[in-house]
Amino acid sequence: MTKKKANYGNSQTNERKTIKKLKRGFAYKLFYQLGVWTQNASLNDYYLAVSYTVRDRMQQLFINTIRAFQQKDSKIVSYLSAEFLMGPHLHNNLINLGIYDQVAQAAAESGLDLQQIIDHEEEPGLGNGGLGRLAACYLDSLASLEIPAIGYGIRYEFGMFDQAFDNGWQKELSDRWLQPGNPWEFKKADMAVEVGSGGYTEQYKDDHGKLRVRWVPGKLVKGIPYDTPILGYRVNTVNMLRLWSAEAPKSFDFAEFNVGDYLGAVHEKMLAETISKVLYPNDEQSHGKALRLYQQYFFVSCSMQDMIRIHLFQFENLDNFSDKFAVQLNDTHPAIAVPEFMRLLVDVHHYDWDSAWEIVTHTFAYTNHTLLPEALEKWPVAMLAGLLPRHLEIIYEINRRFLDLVRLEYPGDVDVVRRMSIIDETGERYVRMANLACVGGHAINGVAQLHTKLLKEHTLVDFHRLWPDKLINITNGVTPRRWMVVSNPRLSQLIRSAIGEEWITDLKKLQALEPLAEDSAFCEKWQQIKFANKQDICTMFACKQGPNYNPQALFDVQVKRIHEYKRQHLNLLHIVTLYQRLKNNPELDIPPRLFIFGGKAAPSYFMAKLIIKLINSVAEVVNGDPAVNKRLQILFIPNYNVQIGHIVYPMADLSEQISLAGKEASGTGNMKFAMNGALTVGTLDGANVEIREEVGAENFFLFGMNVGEVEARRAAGYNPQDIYNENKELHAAINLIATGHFSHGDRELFRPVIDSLLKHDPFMVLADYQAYVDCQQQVGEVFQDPQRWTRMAILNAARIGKFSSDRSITEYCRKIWQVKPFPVALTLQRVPDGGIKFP
Ligand code: GPV
Repeated sequence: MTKKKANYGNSQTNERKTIKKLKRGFAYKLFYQLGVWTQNASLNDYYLAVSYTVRDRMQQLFINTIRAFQQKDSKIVSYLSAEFLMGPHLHNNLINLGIYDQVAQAAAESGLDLQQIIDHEEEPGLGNGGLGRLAACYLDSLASLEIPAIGYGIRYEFGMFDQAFDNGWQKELSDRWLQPGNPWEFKKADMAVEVGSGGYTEQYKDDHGKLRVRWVPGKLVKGIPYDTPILGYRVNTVNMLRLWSAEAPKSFDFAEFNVGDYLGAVHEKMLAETISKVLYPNDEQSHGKALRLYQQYFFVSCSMQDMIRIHLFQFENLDNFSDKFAVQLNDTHPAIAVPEFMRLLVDVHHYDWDSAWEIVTHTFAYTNHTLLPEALEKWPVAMLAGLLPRHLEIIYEINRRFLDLVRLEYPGDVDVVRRMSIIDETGERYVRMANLACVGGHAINGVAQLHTKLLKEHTLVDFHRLWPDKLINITNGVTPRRWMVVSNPRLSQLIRSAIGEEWITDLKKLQALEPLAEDSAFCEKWQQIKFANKQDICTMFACKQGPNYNPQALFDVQVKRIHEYKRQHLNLLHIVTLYQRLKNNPELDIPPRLFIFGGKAAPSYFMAKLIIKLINSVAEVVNGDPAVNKRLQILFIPNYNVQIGHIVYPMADLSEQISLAGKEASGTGNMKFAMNGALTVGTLDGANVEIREEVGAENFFLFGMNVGEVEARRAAGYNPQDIYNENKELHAAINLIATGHFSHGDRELFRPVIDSLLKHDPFMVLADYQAYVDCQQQVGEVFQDPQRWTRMAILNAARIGKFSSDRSITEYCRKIWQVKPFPVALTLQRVPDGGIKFP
């Protein structure tokens, strides 16, 4: 099949033409759109001018894709997510459009440095970590696979906070990402929708005398959509990220104004705008705040109304809604969509309950992302009653019918009814959002094989027993466009010159690298690239206390949110152990290591913040100690985000994936590291299990207890104190911290960390300590054999194909969404010179 593709010139003359047009574009945007001239333009002005020029080149594809959405035979995936951690757009868009080189050339001929402009972009950090970044990778793959899709979420005015360090402590700075202007979004003011809250419900008779219920909200807010085009890689499809921003409805303002309460009206307006003001910075923790619940309801209601509007634009009624839309709930954050869609169908569109339920359950599917009990969302019934009274009624009715089914299935079993009920009645009453999501959709999926297995056996065991086919696995994946082509240009170029570029859209093709692991010339180039990437980071971050970072060292990296279950403190205990060994034996034969950390702690997570302080305190002592700092150094990169990820994954030698088995649902950083030729030291947790299977056990540094051993250990009565008493090195390492060696003699500062480890050690750091230290010994030995290390690294990259988000999305399409690619034809041309004629 030949299909017409956007083509920005392959012949020489076309190339020159393109560059000329781009240069004109920059100048035009600077003058007309930004209103400045070259002499007084700032770097931000240039960034905006270049971005607008690039955006123009996406528009024809974008508009044609939206047109394709409106064709009756195209089915749309709606990805509902409270978080989208997109990362910078400009570089990615240049790569996906295929005009990076031309734009770089046009920039250079205009006296601009494209790299500097790319680096200037303020990334939209509208997510906390893995879950939000997964949503972004999935949008990339959906577009690249030509699947019509809309990402629906919240346009937070303040995204994830910026992290700074103050005397080693985390400081949070507000993220004013919109301040410099966002050239990638289109405000669609005329597509606003209204969303209610509070008030009451009432019964009334409709025109046919039928008794109905309606919700009379106490307040309304307006949701304004802002659309960001999401380019596929070298295809015509440009999907849409539609983020909702809250505003006060005008009518409401005027009502107040007319009775003279001007300040009251302004106050109300402010309250309305609070809804989309800030992203909750908690990862894997439910906060129980009414504003958070309302954020969820706000974007979900906007999105469902939007889909209904799109649907009714094409069809007479909503009967076939689930043929037009497949709606994925990214964790339970958007699970209030289930009662909201029921309300819209029953109360507004007058469907009877059973028909409505049929539509709803065929529409939704739910992805679970965690096994941590504290992350499972539950909302106090009283809170829902106040904020969303009609939804609470609907939830009760859903539950009543569901529990009838459960009782029928398990006669006399009151326990199973209690466990499966959407309402938790064990104490204060709560709505369990996971139960609601399980009941309200047709599929539930975990995000790695082990995670799904544990969901089946524990967290969702009752649901799995009731509906054995509903719970499935779809292992996470990440996009090789951003995580290789954009972030690691050197390695991508080497791979391209060795095996072509099919791997970019078919990552399994990396397998062709396998024989090159034996090719010494290739291996040498591979090493040179890793070295160059490492040098980059050494020049970027100068060591404050000791000698500059050494690019020859083993770069041992742990970047992810700071969480006790992820066990950054296990990593730290290993560092302190090496420190002591070197102090005791200066002749010790170990390779120099640079330990790199990155990650934010939730502002209210005391222990995580103390662990950050501890890492920085150990860094200060170790880096400043000339007896060790030639062989041991620590760098905590502040403000870890997507942008920093771009430089971190390509330079890593060793990827730390050391969570306690059974705690990390999947992990996705583990995939990004391996793709870029880092070896993993890891536990049998999350997707590590599958990564190890793929790359081969001999190319993976495994340590620690597996899930079964963790359970057995706990059942036998785990006492960390015993390990502390018996293990001399561990004892000494802990004592060094406890006695104030890293805190200027202060023995109190780190006591909470020490106490937690010795008294409860909920994540069994001590139980895995020796296995970890031994495994790290092996890592060091292998690193001293560069040929062997490089071979292993190449084999990791060659065998990582499974973890492309293209594979994940293909599975979602087949197993859950029942959607197929819908290639976009460029039927709508750009505006002709003579202008347009309005219909
Ligand atoms: I629930 N995850 C996250 O980042 N935030 C959350 O609130 C929840 C889950 C993460 C998991 O921790 C990772 O293991 C997983 O890889 C990621 O979601 C994507 O599935």
